[in-house]
Amino acid sequence: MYHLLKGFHEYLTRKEEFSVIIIGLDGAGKTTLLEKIKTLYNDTPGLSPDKIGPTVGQNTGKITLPSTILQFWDLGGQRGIRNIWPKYYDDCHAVVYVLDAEDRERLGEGWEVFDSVLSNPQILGVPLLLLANKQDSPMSLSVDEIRNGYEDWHQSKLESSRRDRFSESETSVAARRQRWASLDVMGISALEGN
Ligand SMILES: Nc1nc2c(ncn2[C@@H]2O[C@H](COP(=O)(O)OP(=O)(O)OP(=O)(O)O)[C@@H](O)[C@H]2O)c(=O)[nH]1
Ligand SMILES: [Mg+2]
Repeated sequence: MYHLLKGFHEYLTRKEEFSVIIIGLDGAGKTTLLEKIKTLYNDTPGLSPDKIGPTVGQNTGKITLPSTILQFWDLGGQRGIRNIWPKYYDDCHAVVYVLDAEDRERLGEGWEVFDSVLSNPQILGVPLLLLANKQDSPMSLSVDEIRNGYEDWHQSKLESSRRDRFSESETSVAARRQRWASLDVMGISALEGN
């Protein structure tokens, strides 16, 4: 009887665990974000920003919320190691794409990579969140500017591929449009924890 009740109690109080991957270009602030999340939600603080170097491979972190456990996978964003991201796609429950909203020079590269994530069939049904990081900097683009920036970038990409007679199928353009329209974009400062 005890074991039955114990099992029942464990079943009722069980927390669901979700895997969240954090991706984006190198230097976007993914590890700073993960370490800040650890500091805000765990008893043991995460690394301070001055102790964080470029990620080669992955960093992990787990937090326990009232009804959920979130397991984060922060993946290195350097060009040569981005090809490890898809290995995590099949098992993730959510994707967070971090964009450096301050780095205007690399926005085009950021959009190119984001666009391939947005349209990747492996994660088409997985919730995706776009974070415009470094909002503490006065140089940062706002959420609205980021939204418009991607739309302009995408429009000009479509036009140039039409010019090169290399057009994407209508279905895939429509799928991407739909995903983008329902996408959450949030302005954050990983450094300050806002
Ligand atoms: N101003 C400002 N700087 C930030 C913020 N978040 C991160 N940084 C800085 O951006 C730089 C890169 O941060 P990382 O967290 O190492 O970036 P990453 O995305 O993990 O980079 P990779 O591991 O190479 O993929 C560091 O100098 C951080 O201090 C932020 O919110 N505001
Ligand atoms: Mg990192």
